[in-house]
Amino acid sequence: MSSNFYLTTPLYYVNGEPHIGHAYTTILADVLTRYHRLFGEREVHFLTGLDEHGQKVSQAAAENSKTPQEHCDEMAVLWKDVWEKLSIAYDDFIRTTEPRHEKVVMDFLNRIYEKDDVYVKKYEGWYSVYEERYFTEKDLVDGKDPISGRPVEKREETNYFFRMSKYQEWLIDYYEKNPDSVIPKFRLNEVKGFLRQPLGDLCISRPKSRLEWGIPIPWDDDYVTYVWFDALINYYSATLKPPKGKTVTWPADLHLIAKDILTTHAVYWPIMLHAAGYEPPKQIFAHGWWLDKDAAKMSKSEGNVIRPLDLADKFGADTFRYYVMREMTAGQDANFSIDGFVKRINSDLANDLGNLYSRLAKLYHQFSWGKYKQSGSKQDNFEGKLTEQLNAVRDKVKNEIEAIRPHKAIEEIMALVRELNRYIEHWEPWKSAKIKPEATGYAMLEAIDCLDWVAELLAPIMPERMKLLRQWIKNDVHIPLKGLHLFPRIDLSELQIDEQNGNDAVNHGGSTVSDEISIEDFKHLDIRVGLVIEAKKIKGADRLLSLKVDIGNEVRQIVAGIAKSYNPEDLKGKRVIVLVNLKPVKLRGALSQGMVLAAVSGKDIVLLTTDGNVEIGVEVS
Ligand code: ME8
Repeated sequence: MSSNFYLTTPLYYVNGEPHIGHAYTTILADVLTRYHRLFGEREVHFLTGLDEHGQKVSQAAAENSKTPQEHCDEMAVLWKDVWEKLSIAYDDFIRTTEPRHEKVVMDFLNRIYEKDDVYVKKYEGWYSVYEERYFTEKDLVDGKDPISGRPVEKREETNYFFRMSKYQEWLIDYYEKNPDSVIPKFRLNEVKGFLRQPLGDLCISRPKSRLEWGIPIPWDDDYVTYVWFDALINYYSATLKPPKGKTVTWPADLHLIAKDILTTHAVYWPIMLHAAGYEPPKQIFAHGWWLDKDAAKMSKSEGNVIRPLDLADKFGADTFRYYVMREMTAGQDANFSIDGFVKRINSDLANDLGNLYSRLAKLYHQFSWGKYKQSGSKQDNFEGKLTEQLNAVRDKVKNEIEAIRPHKAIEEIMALVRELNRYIEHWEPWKSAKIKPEATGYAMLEAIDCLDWVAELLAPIMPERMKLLRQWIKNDVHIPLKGLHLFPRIDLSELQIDEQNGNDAVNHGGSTVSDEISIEDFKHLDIRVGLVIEAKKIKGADRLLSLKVDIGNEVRQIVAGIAKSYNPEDLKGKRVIVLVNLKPVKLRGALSQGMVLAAVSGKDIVLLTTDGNVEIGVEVS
């Protein structure tokens, strides 16, 4: 009997910063952890971490003129920082360069070597640096890596191979007997389909002459371990030396991954474990991808691109967590769009939940309902079945979480929120408090109790804000939260300011380089030298300035998000660079006919200008 519920995320490559995809899996793990704790049958242990070896990481380090270890150390700080910003409360964070892991990988290798499950062979194949693996000629699609679509190179090497094929029948049989070990079900079918083809053996080494950045092969100094063989073992090695005060035992209850790494997890990993004499993981859940394609195009043409993690910085981790959990049907792909984000947050959080709270809080104080709290007399106005109904919602949420359907769990809770709003509308307490104050008081205290249930059930998704809300409820005098707004409405036009320093929204695969454009694409941009003839603040928008800019043949009004870096009086007479053929938009009610270009570094914004005098209206090319 395992001591606790042990769940993991993949170990992410440190060749780039986290994007929405990494954030999604990690938030999902955190949300499941918090729900399991809430429903509390067993202790929970949540592991995440970083995959630091291999060619990809070594290349990223070289590009940054760092040693691989320096690069990894810096990236580890960055990743942990992002997880902290997103309120990720992991129990353990493992890095594959830690001695506690490296030692276990070498032991693992020795075990399978001693069993004669490893042999040496000269091999020729097509190697994808991106996927860190070889493909056969017939695997390639249009001569490229069939998974990432990136180039491959022909390589010939002598390497060590793990006899994976020897265990193919065992694995097929295992999946027949354990049909829930890969979910959703259609993913298990994909795995079974894959296992209908003969399974090759797995190349588990890399010659040091080509790649030094890896865990040494214990019996041969000339080789390091293939990065996947090293990384997968983390899930096991982390159980041997957990952080102080934590306990965890193998096997893992749940590996969370996306569909891109299904084969490595559902085929290589159980076979590796079985060969080494360990149990396979109990369950693997493979979710879909956040797609950028359509959303990114739409955003670009609208000019509203933004980094997803910027949303968390700007609107708080909780709203971002809510959005990704509610928007993705776990298992399927989902499209990210800024419009979708704003709509979702405004309708569910600002309208439904935020209003429920602010109405109750306002009326509670207006009518001093606190005085009914002590009397002990309780009525059940909620159609006579309040507790039953709340328990039913709680059970449904528990079931949905066990089936890894957080979006459904959220739907159940939000349905209750809408019902509470209807209940209040039905009572019209702002009127009835004057006619039948006591009955209204009791009914509304009951609504506040229900809100507490809601807050408890939503806390795993939005830990920070629900904590505040529950503090308000638990507090005897119900001191109002600052500003009474739990979830302020998001104004899309505020967001459009950031479009100008935004980046492509979603980036599967961790590349940080933008798509290339041709010179023809560039020629579509009409950029000219302009002269600022007037600049003033915009009422109610503390980051915006409204500029009048002479662009040679006309004067344009341009709204720019530069008020934090420039005083209006310093701008008059300044030469600026203007994108002239940008579709006009209204920002905070003011028409903006173009965009002034600026260099943006964090919060600092520096306007671009000309190096010497040129005529106003001259084209920039
Ligand atoms: O594969 N949508 O690391 P990785 C949803 N180091 N999830 C996404 C995503 C997207 N667009 N992009 C990435 C590796 N992910 C290996 C794993 S494990 C022993 C080694 C998430 O940095 C998702 O969880 O490429 C996916 O499986 C993982 O990041 C891949 O992260």
